Amino acid sequence: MTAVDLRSDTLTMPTPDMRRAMAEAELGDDVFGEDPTINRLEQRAAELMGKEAAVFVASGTMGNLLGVLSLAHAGQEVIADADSHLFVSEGAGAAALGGVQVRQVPTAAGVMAAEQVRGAVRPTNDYHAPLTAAICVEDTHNRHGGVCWPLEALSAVRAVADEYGLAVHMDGARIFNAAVAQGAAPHEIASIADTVTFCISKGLGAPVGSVLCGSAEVIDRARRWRKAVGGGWREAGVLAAAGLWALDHMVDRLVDDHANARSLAEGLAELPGVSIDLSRVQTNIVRFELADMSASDFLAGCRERRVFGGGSGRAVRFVTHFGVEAADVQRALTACTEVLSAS
Ligand code: TLP
Repeated sequence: MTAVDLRSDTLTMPTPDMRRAMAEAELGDDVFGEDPTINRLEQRAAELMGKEAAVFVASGTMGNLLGVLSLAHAGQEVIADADSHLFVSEGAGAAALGGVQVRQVPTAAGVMAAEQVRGAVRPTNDYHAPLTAAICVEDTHNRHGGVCWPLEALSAVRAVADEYGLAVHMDGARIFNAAVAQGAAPHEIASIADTVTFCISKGLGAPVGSVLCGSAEVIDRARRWRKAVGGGWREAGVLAAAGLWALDHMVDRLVDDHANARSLAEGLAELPGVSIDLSRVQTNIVRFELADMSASDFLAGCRERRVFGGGSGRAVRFVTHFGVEAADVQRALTACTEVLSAS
């Protein structure tokens, strides 16, 4: 029996057509700026995000790292929510490589209120304090169940940034999920950000890569950092081709992932011992808490039934993506029902 793999949308495999586009990609050396496929992807990404320029990078983590290091320097601070991927899951890269620390703002759902952000900006007249350089927002928010930032909340953060002369970086790893869910263009969501990074390797289904977009000046700095961290790649157009193909073919279908996540969440909400906030299930991530079982025991039971997920403590995460069909959702729900009733 094939597995229903809900561990992450990073698991998507390139389709035969995507592989064909990769095989046929026109290539050159990107460190010389001569890979035509990468150049096309960067131009397309910049246009989609409403920015001047873009740089293709290896991962979402590298996109965030380069974004932050291009907006802040050693001894400065960036504000981010306490559950952000940047702060929790990126090996403290900005601190380790750039001397930039993250000031964490605790939130209920990953969306920082303007007042919270204002309260986290450091005073400039106190030599004890680090200087605040930028505000980072994550949209959709991974650890808070794929919620989208309301556009007004984004504008409110931008207003605080303008008030204090700060930059805004957006971790838009899943910005296309937000765009599809909110019926907004990606550039509308990204308009509040100086830099925005998005992943082609998550719901869009490409095997590798992210694109960081911003002004020509900031992206030039990011290219310098990319080289410094060993990310100056050569004929990587073979990867960019997958991204271009994904932007043409994989964005509109994200609605299917969202519908599958919704029916999975609604089914889970019916099960005893499951606590889930359905209002947070807005895109392709389903997070829930177990009342009487550890996530590891629950996931082990699911795995025996060939359904895979992630989690820790009592919190479980399932992510829907290309290759997960409505019938797989039903299989997952059957497995969850069996595991919970056996406990
Ligand atoms: N998220 C991964 C894991 O690292 C948790 C996942 O399976 O969801 N920003 C956000 C919001 C992310 O969710 C991720 C990856 C990244 C950045 C980093 O992207 P990669 O894995 O390409 O470095």
